[in-house]
Amino acid sequence: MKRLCLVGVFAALWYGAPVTAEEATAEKLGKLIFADDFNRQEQDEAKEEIGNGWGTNSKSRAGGHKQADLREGALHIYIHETADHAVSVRHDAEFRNGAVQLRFCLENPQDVLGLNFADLKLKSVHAGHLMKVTVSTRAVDIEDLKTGKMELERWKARKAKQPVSEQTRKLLATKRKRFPRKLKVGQWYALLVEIRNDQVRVSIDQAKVGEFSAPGFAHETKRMLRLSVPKQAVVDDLKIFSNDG
Ligand SMILES: [Ca+2]
Ligand SMILES: [Ca+2]
Repeated sequence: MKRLCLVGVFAALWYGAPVTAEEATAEKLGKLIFADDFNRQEQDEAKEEIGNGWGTNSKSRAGGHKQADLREGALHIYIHETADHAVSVRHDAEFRNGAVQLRFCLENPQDVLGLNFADLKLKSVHAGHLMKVTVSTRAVDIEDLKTGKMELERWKARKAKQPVSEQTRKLLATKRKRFPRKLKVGQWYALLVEIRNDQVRVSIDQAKVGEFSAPGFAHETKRMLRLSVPKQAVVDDLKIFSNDG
């Protein structure tokens, strides 16, 4: 089943409301360090031209095929059939404590949107992976990657397909938590991810879905946000806040 994520009336309400709950919340989130409403178009529709400082892994992992499209004022991310890795749409964002707020829509029951926080200068993990919040139509997952499965030696062992010890299995189970939350396909939701010291809290439509603590969340420099999309997802009105003042 596929349901298109329509804008229309909802967008008018979103922009027309005087003081929305989102705006009231935003004041508490800290200093706005990045915002994108994706209300623009590519100069060349055949090319991937998100602009505003965004980059993707389409060249390195999908033979340069387009995997991100500006359409009807939103960012549509979709994996190309030749890709050998989930689509990664990245933007610099430096903070220790902070928040990411966005609207998203999943068009298929299997679709997933991941918010990956990275520090490429951190060499004790694979590819800078610090932590990840994953939203599917069934649940939200919060995971510490820095002291979990992306820790370099652990990642190398997994890559080499070495057997995982019971001790490691138990340790990894303490690094992630799943919170059931059913979502409808074709419907827009407001997502808020707040990071405060070793705690990550996720809310959908202003209601808390889950909260989880792990040492990796307290990493002093999140330097980059990567939207990780294994299939498809639509994103709009993305804001990043730093709360380090
Ligand atoms: Ca377009
Ligand atoms: Ca928009």
